[in-house]
Amino acid sequence: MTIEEAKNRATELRRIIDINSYKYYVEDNPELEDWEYDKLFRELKEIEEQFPELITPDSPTQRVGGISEKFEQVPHRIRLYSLDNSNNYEELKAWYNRVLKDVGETKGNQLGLFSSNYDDIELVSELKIDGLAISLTYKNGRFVQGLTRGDGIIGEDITNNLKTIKSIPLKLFEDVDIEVRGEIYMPITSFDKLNKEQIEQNQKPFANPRNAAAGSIRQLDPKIPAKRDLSIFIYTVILDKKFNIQSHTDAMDFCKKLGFKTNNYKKCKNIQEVIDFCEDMKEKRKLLNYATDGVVIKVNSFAKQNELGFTARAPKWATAFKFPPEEVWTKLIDVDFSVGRLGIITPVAVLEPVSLSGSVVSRASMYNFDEIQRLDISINDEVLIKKAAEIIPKVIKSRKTDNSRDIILPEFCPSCGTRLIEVEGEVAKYCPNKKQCPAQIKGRIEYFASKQAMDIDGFGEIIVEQLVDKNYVYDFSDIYKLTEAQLLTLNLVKEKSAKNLLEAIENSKNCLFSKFINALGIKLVGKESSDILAQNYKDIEELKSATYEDLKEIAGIGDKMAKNIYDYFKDENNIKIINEMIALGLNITNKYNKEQNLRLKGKSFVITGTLDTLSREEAQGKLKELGAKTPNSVSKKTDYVVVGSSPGSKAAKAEELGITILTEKDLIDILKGEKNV
Ligand code: 1X8
Repeated sequence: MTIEEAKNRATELRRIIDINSYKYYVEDNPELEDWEYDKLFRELKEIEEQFPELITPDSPTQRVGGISEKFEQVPHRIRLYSLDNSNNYEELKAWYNRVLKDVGETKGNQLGLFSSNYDDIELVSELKIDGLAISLTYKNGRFVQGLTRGDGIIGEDITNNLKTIKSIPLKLFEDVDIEVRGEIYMPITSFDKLNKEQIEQNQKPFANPRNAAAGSIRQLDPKIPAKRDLSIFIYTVILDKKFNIQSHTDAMDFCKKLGFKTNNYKKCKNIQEVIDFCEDMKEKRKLLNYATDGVVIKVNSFAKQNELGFTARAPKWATAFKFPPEEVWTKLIDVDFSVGRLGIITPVAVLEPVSLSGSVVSRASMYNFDEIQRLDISINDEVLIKKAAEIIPKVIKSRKTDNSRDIILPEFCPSCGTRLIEVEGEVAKYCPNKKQCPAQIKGRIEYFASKQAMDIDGFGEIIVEQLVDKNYVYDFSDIYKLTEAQLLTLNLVKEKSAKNLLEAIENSKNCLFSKFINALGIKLVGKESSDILAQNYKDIEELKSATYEDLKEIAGIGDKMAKNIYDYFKDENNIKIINEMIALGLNITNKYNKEQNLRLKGKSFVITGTLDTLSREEAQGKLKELGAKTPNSVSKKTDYVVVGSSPGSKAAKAEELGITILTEKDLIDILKGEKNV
């Protein structure tokens, strides 16, 4: 075979393989027998082995790439938003009424000015897939980059792993530049099979298909996701105006035409049709081979979507109706009292095991003492438990039996024996022995090591419990002083796992600033607030010296939280531990500090008055994404004041202080990068 002949044959083979791959993985309607497909695939592989110069990046043979060292953090070109939820039909109707108020045409209709098949605004209902959001970029019809959602602003480059998913086209049916977004999921049958294998191989099974999909797609070696059965549904597309597509459903049809796997949608002419769809799906979804957790409802027209716009975190033109959590009756055998990392005592229901939403439940939360009294719960009662996806099951109702007996509430801490206290204004009971209560020490360490914090793999409850009991670990910094000899004294820890633990501890030294802040476990400061702090402070030094006034000016940081943060960094012991960790090699990077992403770093913008094209929260969100600070009041430190219509006293104050005044147009140009400041 000459190279010319080989090239022609390879092109032909790729075309046939791509079409059949599409029929198999996207349409679920194969035309070739498996052996026929395999034969063509082998032929292509042989040609490419003989003439490696003919290999193209979008060849179906290129679905498994090399191992990366770590995933690169890449800013999204356009932010991925969350969805606001509607937990019941009342909330759904309230959302619809807000939409009608903003962009409805009812008035016009009454005057007979509009004729349409829709009562007013055309809506679209689609199933909400319980998977992982990703974005895919195509240039000239070729798949070039795939990112995880991340925090919506910055994602991780998982292109090689996504290439292993057969329902993601490497080459589209048209040579367009396009970015699409969708949800990666693992079919339920594949999840069951994978978990069976995990158990056979003495590996921990995954809690649900979502975790299995996440655990598979975030592996550095693409051979692992390649072995797992993952699929995708595309549900959003970022379109260039030149395509002249005016609605979400047209965009979905266009995606389908390009070769993407999209799910069915239902056009609805009013909110009642949406509710009927949700009711219908509540049962039908149980027959599907993928996990869903609700229905996404969107305003179909792009023009109306634009008019409605976004809040700081989500589009106003869409909402997610959440399927109601499943419920089941069982028996309350006993009540345990657990002590959290902040000393709060929580009653935990010990249950006769029952199956609920796909997993066996034997413990459930009861929140606090008042809740036990309010629900009149006794031991040996029959209790109704309820579980929403990803949330710990909780007891919501109780009925008496002949054997019911009162629950005795503790007066002393079940971990350290200290008398419990009540704090005014809070329902919880606390153990005040912050420094020495073993349960609190363990809770803090466990939280520090958890996935959303320092992410020390394998450093779970069983390990932490022993490390604290043996006095090897008391402060966070002790973790970084652990030796192999110490780890080998623990139950269930052999040489291999000791090495793995030490490696995980070492790896955790390179950490993100936001996760580090979260790891400290400051009261009220969780993942989201930690993110906000990392966006507003360059590094730990800057955060340490933040004043209470600075902190409480930040949108999203309340007064109480600001006080807790301020107090935390005033405590010399806390500072000592942080410094010690840094001396032991902790290397904290702030992803929000990437220069490319932060054109407005160090600048402070105050917005006053009403803006026409975006809400104040949106404007603040966008400025913050670019590194700017957006306090709510004008001071000498303010660099710019953006003045909308009907401005308040802030505009006058800005003038008085000689601060540069910007119009809304200036702001938009700055955000677009068309005007420099
Ligand atoms: C998330 C999801 C969306 C859709 C389906 N499943 C999801 N998990 C859909 O639009 N059909 S939209 C979305 C988001 O915007 N965060």
